[in-house]
Amino acid sequence: MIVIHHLGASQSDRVVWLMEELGLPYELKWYNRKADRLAPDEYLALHPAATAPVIQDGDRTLVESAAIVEYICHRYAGGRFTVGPSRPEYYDYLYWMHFNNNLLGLFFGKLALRGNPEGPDAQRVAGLIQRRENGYFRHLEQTLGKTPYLAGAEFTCADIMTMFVLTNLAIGLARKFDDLPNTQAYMKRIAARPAYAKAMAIAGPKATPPG
Ligand SMILES: N[C@@H](CCC(=O)N[C@@H](CS)C(=O)NCC(=O)O)C(=O)O
Repeated sequence: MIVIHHLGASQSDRVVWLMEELGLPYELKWYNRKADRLAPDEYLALHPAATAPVIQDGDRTLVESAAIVEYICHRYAGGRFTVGPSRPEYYDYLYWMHFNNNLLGLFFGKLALRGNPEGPDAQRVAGLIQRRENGYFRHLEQTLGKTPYLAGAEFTCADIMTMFVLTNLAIGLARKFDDLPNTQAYMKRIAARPAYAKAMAIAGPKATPPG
């Protein structure tokens, strides 16, 4: 059975969500962040990359959430929630699988600026972040105005990858989505999925360790 090493309030909630969507069994091992919000030493020791999520599948220890969700879907679910090269939505799927790292980069940039708003390059970097954010959200908003999910009519791993960064921006930087009605409606649509609600109750940002 797959073991999910879950770091409290982290991207590892994506893997729990996927397992709930697929109805696959898993064991959850919970790790609390330290006072400085970083992962504890026992978590860092699980894998040389030392990032969450980490999963265990037999004798293999795997990291990187995009790789993990595709791995699980192909290995244990016949490719469900993925899009193959023969489908017209293939590029869209690939694009949105990777998109989350754009927003995550901006999130870290904004956090850094918040800590040093008068730094030597702060104005230039703030302008760069704003321009990029405008473009990424414009694209997201236009896409979700045409299709209910990022890779088209069907829910895929690209939605699992993207929802975390949207909620992370909402929680971590108090980003409101009133200016992005399609994105806001999408977030509500996703949040209404029973597997999402269950996974967030187990391992989402407000969840607490079991027992
Ligand atoms: N691209 C990686 C990002 C992993 C990542 O940054 N994880 C964060 C949690 S959201 C982490 O490990 N934080 C704890 C730390 O750096 O100590 C993925 O998708 O798995």
